[in-house]
Amino acid sequence: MARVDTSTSMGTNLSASAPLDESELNALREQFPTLQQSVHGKPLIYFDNAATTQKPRAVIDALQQYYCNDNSNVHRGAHLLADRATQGFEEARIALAKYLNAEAAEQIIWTRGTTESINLVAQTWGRSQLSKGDEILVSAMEHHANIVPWQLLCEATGALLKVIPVSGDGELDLEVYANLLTRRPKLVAITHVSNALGTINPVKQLTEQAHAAGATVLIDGAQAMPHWQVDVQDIGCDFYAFSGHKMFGPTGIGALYGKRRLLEAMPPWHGGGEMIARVSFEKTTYNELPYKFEAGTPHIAGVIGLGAAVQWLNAQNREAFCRHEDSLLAYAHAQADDFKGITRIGRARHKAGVLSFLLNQSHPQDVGTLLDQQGIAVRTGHHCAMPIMDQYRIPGTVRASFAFYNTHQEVDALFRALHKVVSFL
Ligand code: C6P
Repeated sequence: MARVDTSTSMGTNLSASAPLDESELNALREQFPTLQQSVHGKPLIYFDNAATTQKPRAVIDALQQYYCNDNSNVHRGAHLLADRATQGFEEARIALAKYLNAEAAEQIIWTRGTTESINLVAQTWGRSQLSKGDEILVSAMEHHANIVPWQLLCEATGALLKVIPVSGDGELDLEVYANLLTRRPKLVAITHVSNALGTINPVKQLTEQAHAAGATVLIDGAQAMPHWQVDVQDIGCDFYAFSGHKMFGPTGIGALYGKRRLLEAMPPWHGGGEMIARVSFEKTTYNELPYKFEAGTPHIAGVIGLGAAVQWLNAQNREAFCRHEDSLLAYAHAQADDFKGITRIGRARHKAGVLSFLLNQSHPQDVGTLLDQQGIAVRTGHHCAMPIMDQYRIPGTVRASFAFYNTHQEVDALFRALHKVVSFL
């Protein structure tokens, strides 16, 4: 894949011309029904992709196909519909495993998303492996989903949470990281891409260093998966957590990739149907991977929809998408830097898909509301990353986040709209 985790491709030195030509972009956009609408009487410009991405028709059709034709529970029915549902469900797991270059499909555990994947690791691996005084390293740019589960674990076990600092530009302080590793932490849990700043962290390098210090590594992949094809074996991480809805699939479904040896050693988390081999009042034994961690009826439609998203992504020219997104980001950065009154938050050398900024002294929410009235959807606020906002001493930012279906014209429209906002506020 074009983009590696050390982020060789970077926006700032690319030209503003789109690697996808206009007809390719139009054809691409036509596959996304949500993008074909007006809001407040203006054509929708959707720049809230880091919150959730839009879904291509192929995903919507797969959901409809499942509910109209195959709706059934999985792994337990003695009938054709159950067979079809089970087949679709397990094929999606295989497709996702291949997509991530996981060693085996059993290493993909279905969850509700990144948040649940991280909690699963904290509550199973964490509770069984950590004790008083053990250290967990996270970075200052983490989403709350990669902070709070570890805080809960620390409360339960007496383990200690340590923080890798982030520079004013939004980059990890690698010197302090190396120092923190000399204390031999048990876990390094770090985001691949920051949702608030757009920073791409060098996760392969971070993982190698952590492993050399004897730590287990979890990567929060929520914001990387929408942008390029992640290779978990290349990164070498022990766990990789992500959400379907941020990679053009349905909400309510995501996954945890884990190394087999760790998953096998971990105790189950939720108890119930499916996760057992045999139940008696004297002794219950647990199912094999991945079912040990999938208690109860799963989100079957979500899994099938995510499988369709993976298939759809496999059929696209992802390298062209990466170049297009880099070009969009560079174009947006250049316009932001020329715009009097904009302060960009997050100026890391390697970034993906996020323009986070403040406009003069305006409250981000006011800016967001005025952009919405002009048909432009952005997110405002702390982006569930309060610690990094505290570090910058700001309550939040305005965040425009890009996907491959966005256009340079839409970026132009954003800055035209911001000029109107300035005149209004
Ligand atoms: N960030 C955003 O607008 P869930 O909610 O489980 O699908 O994903 C949580 C999560 C974890 N890590 C990172 C880096 C994330 O960006 C997110 C979700 C959204 O930035 C919603 S808060």
